[in-house]
Amino acid sequence: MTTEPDAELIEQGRLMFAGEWKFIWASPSLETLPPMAGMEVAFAGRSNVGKSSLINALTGRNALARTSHTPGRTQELIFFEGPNNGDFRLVDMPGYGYASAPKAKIASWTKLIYSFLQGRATLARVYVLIDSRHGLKDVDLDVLKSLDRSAVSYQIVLTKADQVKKAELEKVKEETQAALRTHPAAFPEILVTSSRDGGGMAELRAAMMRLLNERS
Ligand SMILES: Nc1nc2c(ncn2[C@@H]2O[C@H](COP(=O)(O)OP(=O)(O)O)[C@@H](O)[C@H]2O)c(=O)[nH]1
Ligand SMILES: [Mg+2]
Repeated sequence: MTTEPDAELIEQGRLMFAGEWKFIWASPSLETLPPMAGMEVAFAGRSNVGKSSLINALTGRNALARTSHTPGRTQELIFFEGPNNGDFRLVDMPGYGYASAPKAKIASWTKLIYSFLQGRATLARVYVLIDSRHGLKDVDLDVLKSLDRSAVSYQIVLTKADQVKKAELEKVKEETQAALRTHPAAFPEILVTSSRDGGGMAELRAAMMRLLNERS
């Protein structure tokens, strides 16, 4: 498995994300999803893991996806569309696993997310974001198990890499890698990112361009 995306994909990714990205749709329920079109990639993860910040960093926009200090505020699937007539969309998923959420809310989140994951033919990959400071938590492992069952291709992205020392980052990466061995549906390579310093953005953009090229 190669970990270095080639220069051409990096450049394609740079161009794609230098283009205009816009918010197109927010959906609190499955009944109100936008019609399927193009290729979609979704960003999932615990509340506060950095989903919205990552979308902002990828697209070079400060406030495309609203970021929040209040965990669990976004309870909708938020769709962003790139240049080229909407060939390519990013989906900011509602965060899971915040302690203060009432049970009923967790249940409705779970239902929305899992139905979305199963019924979305345009969804090429789910990036599951994991905080570099914390590694995989039980709630993340539950989500990975569900993803295994839903036949959606998914990959782990470590976030906030700027917040941990290099040795610690290596450790969490190794531990995460080890945990993935029991999740054959997971893409084996882990991406390490920082929305703050831009680390890993070129690689993540390139990875998405590879998916896009494979589809078209
Ligand atoms: N240091 C650092 N902080 C980050 C990074 N990404 C997100 N954050 C912070 O983490 C908090 C939650 O981010 P947000 O994108 O709203 O998380 P979301 O709930 O998963 O969408 C915010 O205070 C962000 O500024 C990062 O790469 N580095
Ligand atoms: Mg968010």
